Amino acid sequence: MSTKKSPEEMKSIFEKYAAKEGDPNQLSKEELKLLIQSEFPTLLKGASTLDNLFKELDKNGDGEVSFEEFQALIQKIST
Ligand SMILES: [Ca+2]
Ligand SMILES: [Ca+2]
Repeated sequence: MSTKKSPEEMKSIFEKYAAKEGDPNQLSKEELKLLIQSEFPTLLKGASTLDNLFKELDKNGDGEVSFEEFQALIQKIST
């Protein structure tokens, strides 16, 4: 699939968007939205909305997605 990225690429994508506002090591919902819309627009075409995706990724419920939590998205993309 064309959306497949190497771990290094995923890390640099995460860092690029996480640094936009607030904590540079955490993705806010707005940052996640930009990341998905720019890098993986196909992820939002199915049943999953950004809200659902964000809730799914934010496992500890602190309202931000850490790089650790972001791994779940990487898994999703690579399958
Ligand atoms: Ca941030
Ligand atoms: Ca979190």
